[in-house]
Amino acid sequence: MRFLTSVTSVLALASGLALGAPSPSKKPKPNTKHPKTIDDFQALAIQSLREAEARKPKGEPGKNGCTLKNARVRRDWEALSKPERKEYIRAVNCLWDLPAADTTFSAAQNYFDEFVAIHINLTDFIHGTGNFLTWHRYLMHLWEETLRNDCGYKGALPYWNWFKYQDNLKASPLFDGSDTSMGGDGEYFAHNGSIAGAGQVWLPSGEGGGCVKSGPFVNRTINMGPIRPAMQGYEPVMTNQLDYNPRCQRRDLTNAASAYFTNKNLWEVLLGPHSISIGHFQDELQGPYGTLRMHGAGHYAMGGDGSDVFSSLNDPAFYQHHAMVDRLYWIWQALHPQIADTINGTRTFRNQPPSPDATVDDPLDVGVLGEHLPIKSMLDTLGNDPLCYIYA
Ligand SMILES: *[C@@H]1O[C@H](CO)[C@@H](O)[C@H](O)[C@H]1NC(C)=O
Ligand SMILES: *[C@@H]1O[C@H](CO)[C@@H](O)[C@H](O)[C@H]1NC(C)=O
Ligand SMILES: *[C@@H]1O[C@H](CO)[C@@H](O)[C@H](O)[C@H]1NC(C)=O
Ligand SMILES: *[C@@H]1O[C@H](CO)[C@@H](O)[C@H](O)[C@H]1NC(C)=O
Ligand SMILES: [Cu+2]
Repeated sequence: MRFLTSVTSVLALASGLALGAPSPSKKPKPNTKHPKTIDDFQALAIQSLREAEARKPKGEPGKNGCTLKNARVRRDWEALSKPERKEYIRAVNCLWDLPAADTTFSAAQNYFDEFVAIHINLTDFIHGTGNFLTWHRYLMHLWEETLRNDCGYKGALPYWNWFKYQDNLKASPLFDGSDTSMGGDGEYFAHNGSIAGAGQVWLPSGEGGGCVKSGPFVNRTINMGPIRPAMQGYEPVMTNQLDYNPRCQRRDLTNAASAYFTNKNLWEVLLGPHSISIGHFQDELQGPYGTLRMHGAGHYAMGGDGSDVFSSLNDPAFYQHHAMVDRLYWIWQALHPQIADTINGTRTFRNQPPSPDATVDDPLDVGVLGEHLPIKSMLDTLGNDPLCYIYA
């Protein structure tokens, strides 16, 4: 009897592993002594932030009133209930139906497009720069605030947990094509993969590449780009970056790209050799010239429009992807408190053309989306100036 019981539980465990989807209750206890997985690092980050809060004089409120207790909590898309996911989707659709915030970019047909346009216009000054992490952190904040203030969304920005479903993106709740996903794969489009890492890394095609064929946004039109899509056979057609080019949104879910989401790569940037300075961290996250690393991997994993450094915001999953980029930045900051508020890099893409070093007083240009706050206001997610959030 005893024997049978143990065999049964071993089988149950084995089948759980085979399905690759253990229920949350079966999650192993996080190992904060020797962190390996994203869950370990998450627990370590919270532990570190708790310790920092406890070091403050007794009774002193959090900075500007923001504490770990009252901070907004950004969660894994999969951890949201289906009604919560639908609420987020409803708000994104609402943004898509609102008029553009102004008329500077004539191709922008709606508020969703306004975000795309601002990012296209500034691409050379917000990637491979000293403001890459803080600029995108601010964009995520503005997106979250706009969904809440203009579309009645009550939740926080959800993130794409890179470290699950890497070998089968189509099965992930984010990309399974259901009405609680960000849409599924694109229609089949014959092509020879995509080129990442400044032309140095070739990724084989997935099974899509054409218009996204399922999910809540199938009938949406995107209006700008592509400018530098990575997918073979998908070419830019306009003469100016901000020209009007209405079309469907394309995707090619590429497991060969999500395969870069490994515990080894995670450890490298959070505690390993690439964690020792903000320069090392951000350069490794974005990838040294001619290589592919985790930030790029998410873009190439979406493929199609999501793989265009200029206009990847056309894929609505862009925001869950960059929330995860920001989550890694947040964990890195929590684990390296002495250097958490440092920045590194110049004001131009890989310093081309050469430009001065960025400083924490540099304003973050977000066009009409918000006030042009300085970089330093984005360094502390618990600073309440204006950020007050954590990840869970
Ligand atoms: C696909 O592209 C790669 C990289 O450019 C190239 O090496 C390969 O020969 C191409 N394959 C075909 C069938 O064209
Ligand atoms: C997309 O349009 C088709 C045809 O009008 C319609 O049947 C379908 O319900 C629409 N889907 C969504 C998600 O709006
Ligand atoms: C940025 O980091 C690199 C190496 O990590 C270093 O050589 C450079 O001096 C740093 N620049 C600034 C402005 O801190
Ligand atoms: C567009 O980008 C330029 C920098 O190239 C910037 O000066 C300008 O303010 C941006 N326009 C808008 C409306 O964001
Ligand atoms: Cu970007």
